[in-house]
Amino acid sequence: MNLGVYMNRIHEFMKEKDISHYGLIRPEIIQYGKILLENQICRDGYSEFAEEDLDRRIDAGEILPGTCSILVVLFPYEMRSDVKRSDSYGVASFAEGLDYHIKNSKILKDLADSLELASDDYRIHIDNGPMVDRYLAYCAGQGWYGKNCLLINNELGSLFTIGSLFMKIEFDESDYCNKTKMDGCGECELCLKSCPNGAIKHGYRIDSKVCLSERLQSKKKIPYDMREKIIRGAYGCDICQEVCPYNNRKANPQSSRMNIYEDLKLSKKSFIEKYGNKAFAWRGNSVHRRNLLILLGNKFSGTCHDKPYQAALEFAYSSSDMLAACSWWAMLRIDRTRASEWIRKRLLVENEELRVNEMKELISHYCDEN
Ligand code: B12
Ligand code: SF4
Ligand code: SF4
Repeated sequence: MNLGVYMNRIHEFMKEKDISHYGLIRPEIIQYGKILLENQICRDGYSEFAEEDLDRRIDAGEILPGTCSILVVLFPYEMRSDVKRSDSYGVASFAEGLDYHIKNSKILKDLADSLELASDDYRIHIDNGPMVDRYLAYCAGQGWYGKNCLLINNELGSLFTIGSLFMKIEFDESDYCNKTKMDGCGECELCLKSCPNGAIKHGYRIDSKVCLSERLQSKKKIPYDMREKIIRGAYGCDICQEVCPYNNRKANPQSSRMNIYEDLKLSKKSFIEKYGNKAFAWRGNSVHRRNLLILLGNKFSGTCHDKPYQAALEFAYSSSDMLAACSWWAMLRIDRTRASEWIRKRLLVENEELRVNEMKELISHYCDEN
């Protein structure tokens, strides 16, 4: 195929799929991102979900040896979630609908087929490897870094995920992006001020240890004061995007309504059957249940209602330390008197050190001052 034809095919394909934002880069350009990464990794708060080997992060050969071109595509979220819920719950907008890894990989695979690329001549990267997706999109002229750390596009805001097609083919020189976009935050600091945990320290940098999105995915223990701030959803956090003036897309009233009580009862197998094709399923049923117990404790905090209390109590003897500890916490949040009696009785017979310590810590944090 002649070089110019490839780009025309890409334009036609994107038009058909109604995709308006994409750009082409050469792999060498991403090397310049190393200095930005070094600047971030040497500070406290680098994410446990981000690749630590920085050389792997800027080497396109890690994805596809012999890469000549990378097409970077912005995929708008399927919907923007509405967050007002009672005993139902939701997840952050990017995790609504069909898993964006599955959905957008299929689109990029179809594109590769329409370019007649052999299977060894391309690779797809969507949030599933060492590359720095935002930096790829930045180099491809698709947006600028907001103070909330997200890549922002003047038309789409930040409500999109990023996917890239690594290819061994060369394009016409004029097809490659040679211009990046300028910062559009100006004096605005809305995201800094609205983050519930102050995770966006001075802008352009997140302290992942205190970012709710990170904590809801991590298996590490969530400190009690941070747990109390988890009131909106069981996965991800949209706050620093919702307040951003560039995100003026309306919330979708059709966004998922999942039932806490039903979902707490799901076995590992039924969780996968029900949610296996959703982005939030990747951390598994235990982490999801842990997050639901936290939501339950917060939604019914101080109500002394029996239904949520019993739902939390179901996990009080769980073989998982994480779930058992979280159920005691939720019970305490819902009905402090009843739960502290339960915990104090349990302390008389419990002999696992880890559990004893957790119960004592809960009692001292939530009950001793009274
Ligand atoms: C680890 C990770 C997380 C972690 C850490 C987030 C973070 N800020 O690093 C956690 C779990 C917290 C997270 C949360 C979210 N994530 Co995330 N995450 C990733 C992942 C896997 C790696 C990100 C990374 O490399 N972080 C490391 C540090 C070094 O990045 P950084 O702090 O942003 O550093 C950059 C800035 O410092 C910038 N910079 C600083 N100064 C300057 C100056 C100049 C001049 C320039 C050019 C740049 C610059 O350059 C650095 C390099 O990019 C990427 C996928 C991927 N493989 O890239 C998705 C990704 C970043 N996440 C994404 C999404 C959607 C989210 C959430 C919105 C999900 C949600 N609703 O909860 C939140 C948003 C949180 C936030 N405000 O950042 C999208 C972002 C899309 C977009 N529009 O930007 C990505 C790209 C996934 C994808 N392929 O679509 N995420
Ligand atoms: S995702 Fe939530 S917790 Fe994380 S930085 Fe944004 S507002 Fe703060
Ligand atoms: S809320 Fe304001 S400061 Fe934060 S990313 Fe958006 S424009 Fe920038």
